[in-house]
Amino acid sequence: MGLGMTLGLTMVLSPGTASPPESPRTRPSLAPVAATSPTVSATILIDPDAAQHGYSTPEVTISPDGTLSVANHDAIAHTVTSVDLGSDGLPLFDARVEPGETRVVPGATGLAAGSYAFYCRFHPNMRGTLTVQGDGGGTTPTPPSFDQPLVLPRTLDADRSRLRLTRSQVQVFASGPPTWMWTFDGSFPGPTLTRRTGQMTQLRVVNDLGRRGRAVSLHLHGDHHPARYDGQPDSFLVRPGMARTYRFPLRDAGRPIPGATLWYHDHRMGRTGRDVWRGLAGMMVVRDPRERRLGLPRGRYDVPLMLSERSFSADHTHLSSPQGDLHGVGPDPRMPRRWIGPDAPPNDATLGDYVLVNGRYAPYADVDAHRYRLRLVNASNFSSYNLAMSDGRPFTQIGTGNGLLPHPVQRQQILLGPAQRVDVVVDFGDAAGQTLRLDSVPMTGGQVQGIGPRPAQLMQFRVGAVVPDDSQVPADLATLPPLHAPRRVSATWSLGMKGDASHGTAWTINGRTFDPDRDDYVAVLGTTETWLLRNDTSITHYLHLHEELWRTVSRDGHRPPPWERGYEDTWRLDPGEYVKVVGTFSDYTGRFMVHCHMLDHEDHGLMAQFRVVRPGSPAAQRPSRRARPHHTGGSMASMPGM
Ligand SMILES: [Cu+2]
Repeated sequence: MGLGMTLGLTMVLSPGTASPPESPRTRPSLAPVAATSPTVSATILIDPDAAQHGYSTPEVTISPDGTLSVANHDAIAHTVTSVDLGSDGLPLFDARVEPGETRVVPGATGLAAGSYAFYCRFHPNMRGTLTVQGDGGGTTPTPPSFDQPLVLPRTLDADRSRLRLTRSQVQVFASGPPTWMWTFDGSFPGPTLTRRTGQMTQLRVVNDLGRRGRAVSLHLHGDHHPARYDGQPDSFLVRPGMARTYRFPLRDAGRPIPGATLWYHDHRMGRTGRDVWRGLAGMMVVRDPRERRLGLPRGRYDVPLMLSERSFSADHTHLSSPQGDLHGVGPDPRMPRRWIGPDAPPNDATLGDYVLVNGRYAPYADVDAHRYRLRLVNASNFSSYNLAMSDGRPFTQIGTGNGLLPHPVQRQQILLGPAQRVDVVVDFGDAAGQTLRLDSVPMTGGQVQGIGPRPAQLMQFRVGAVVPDDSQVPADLATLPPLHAPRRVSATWSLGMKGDASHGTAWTINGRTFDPDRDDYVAVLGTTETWLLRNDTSITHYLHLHEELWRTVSRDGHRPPPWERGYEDTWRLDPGEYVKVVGTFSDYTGRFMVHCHMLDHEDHGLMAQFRVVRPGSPAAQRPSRRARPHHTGGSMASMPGM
């Protein structure tokens, strides 16, 4: 755990923690009270910069009849949310507290004696423990019961496929009514596109969302394709009642792209978060015949798993609104430059009450005692997960979402942020008859300074009999070209925030909010460039670069960790972090995006675009082709490279 936990462990209870117990001596002596314990209440204090430092009073104690309150003296919203769940699958206690507000945490009174971990949903690195005194009864936690099977989306593997956007009912919970969602072809996630690399893939996207639907835009995340098929946020849209055919060659510079785990989703300007929340997301597995000789688990032992989270109306028939009362400010109401409201930056975070796996809440999978290749996709709007197996068995990471790593990496835990994917092998060979769980757990031993992972129990693996297993994970997986990154940084993308709560706030890149009519950078086709991504804000972001096969050159001036040495498209950037990446602009001219993949951030300004032009074209000569931060951090720019 980071700084927050260190502070938490050394912190003594402050005077504000417990309100003075009602001493029996001061009570009117109307009745004998000797047998009754005094009521103990407590207040969780949140001081400025809590997202970095954690709760000021992370350890609190109440009596079963006591009241738990939370006081927020920070400038941004926080929550106090129990890790343990009630019988409805919702946290036992949960309160969102606005800046300057003090409120009671519902659900904390009447709990059975014991200790209850809590965290902030917006900043799960903020953690604490509530102790309920005594030995009496009360409400006890109800872990998920894992009573519905995992569902694999149907696959589409033809040269030409059709994806019809419809409002459909999706069964998310094991029982009860289905939920109305926006879907690709009637399911959430949409069908899994399964194609061999190098095969031209045509996708006819038909917008049948109806009169109350909107124009959408399909982005195949992590792929390399012409600009007109990139899911442009404000052009080449698929309007209601209309259709558009996207063409994905699955080639780069004439060669088939590496086998990969991609995903597709809406990318409409200002509405991506809402449209993805409604259900517009699906996966794609790009198969690579060159992987065959490796002997990795395949066929039914190769399973794509999409993680997402959603909240629902009480009867589960509808999704709850992804975010609260928020309105835009700016010259163009269609395209605001700042936002006002309780969910304006930096409080914009669409979180779900329930974490879903392939669109189902708490599913189980019957598996053989055999190796499995799991392709995990985090399609959540905001949350990151720190993946771990419940019995501590390691994952063997073989790839990122964009292809195999040079060598496998054993990992006990894998932190996976929004839009990131990880390709792992889990060996159930020694677990016949056991029931294991895939969890998201708090970070241990890592240096997470920013937003931590959300704790949750994700799904169960019920391991059956041992079956013959001739799969393997060889020591050498992929040969990537030597990393020839130019020493000179051509473009710097610096993440920031501007404005104030009364006039509106916005996320920025290099000091500006997104403008679809502005090219923030011009790159020349055929060149290779080193770019610097850096986070000048006080919370974590996940920056996504479209289009090219990007690789990590260095992280904070050091060689990247072994799992960041393949191709990548989305980087975690904790506050103050900087990452150098390298890519070659091959094949296609036109506009492509740079943006945060925490979708509220993307929708609220944190997006820019670069244009790729032909060598010698006038745009290639203009000084405006430089991307630079507004406030030049000279020290950052001269950090030693790798
Ligand atoms: Cu962000």
